[in-house]
Amino acid sequence: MAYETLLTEQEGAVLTITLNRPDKLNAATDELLTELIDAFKQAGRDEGVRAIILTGAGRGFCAGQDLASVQARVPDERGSLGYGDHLRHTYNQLIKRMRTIEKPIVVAVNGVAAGAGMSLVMASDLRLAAESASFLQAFVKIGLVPDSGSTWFLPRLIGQARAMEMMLTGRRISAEQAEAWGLINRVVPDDQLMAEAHALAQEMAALPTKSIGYIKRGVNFATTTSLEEALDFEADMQELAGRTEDHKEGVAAFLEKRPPEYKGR
Ligand code: LHQ
Repeated sequence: MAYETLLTEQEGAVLTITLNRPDKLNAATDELLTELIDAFKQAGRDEGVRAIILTGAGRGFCAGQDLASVQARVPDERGSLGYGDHLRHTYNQLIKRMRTIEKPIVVAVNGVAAGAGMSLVMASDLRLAAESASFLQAFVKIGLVPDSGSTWFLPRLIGQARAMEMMLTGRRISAEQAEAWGLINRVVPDDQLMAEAHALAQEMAALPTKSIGYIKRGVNFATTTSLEEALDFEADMQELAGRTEDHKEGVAAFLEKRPPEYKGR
């Protein structure tokens, strides 16, 4: 599929996906969402991709739903703009795909992340942000509620008090604040963001990809379940990880006192 609203570039085993509507701070249209879902689907299938960087073109990361396309919607006879179905068919699919793709997603937040744009950040696995980046739960400012996983991710990441403050006020926080609150892993100088993201993604791409996939599965499961069930699930994942070539290579390399060479199998 040729993309109109995304740029993709592969360097070694690292795929970079860039949201590319810079004039609108990469606000998400239906086209962008469809393309992004497709890009993650292809990346999931491609054995040559072992880590993904998600970033935005220009001065914004993603300003959430494109509000111009929202305004063009015509209510039906019950006054519905079809938001429920829209979410179920687009954002919800995208967020689930990001959480279930068995490869690490490094997000490089290059500017403002608002509304569902902030959900994209939270659905990623490792989060770097430029000093000039910022974050806001913009929804309440336009009479909506946090969606695309924001109500699920945000209290888990920064705690309920801070999450409620962000959601109820819609106030913008800086990258520095986001780091202090544990929303992101690290703030880096603007001009070093992409180099740092590439270094981290390359490190990830050289690791046993299957392990990373099982770790994601385990964390997804553990966050929603009891310790007892999580212990059981960990044992299931370890059973699978123990069967991989990369695991055998890791043990052999350790015992032979040499660096391992992981193949993602
Ligand atoms: C935009 C947008 C935008 C279009 C900036 N759309 N053009 C799901 C399903 C169903 C329904 C609705 O929602 C959802 C999920 C959601 O994500 S709801 C939340 C939607 N997002 C927002 O409410 C954020 C709206 N944007 C803003 O508040 C500001 O633009 C932020 C704080 C992000 C950035 O402010 P500034 O740095 O001052 O930039 P700006 O406002 O000047 O924007 C630059 C341009 O981008 C401007 O266009 P223009 O042609 O005038 O230069 C904006 O109109 C455009 N833009 N966000 N979401």
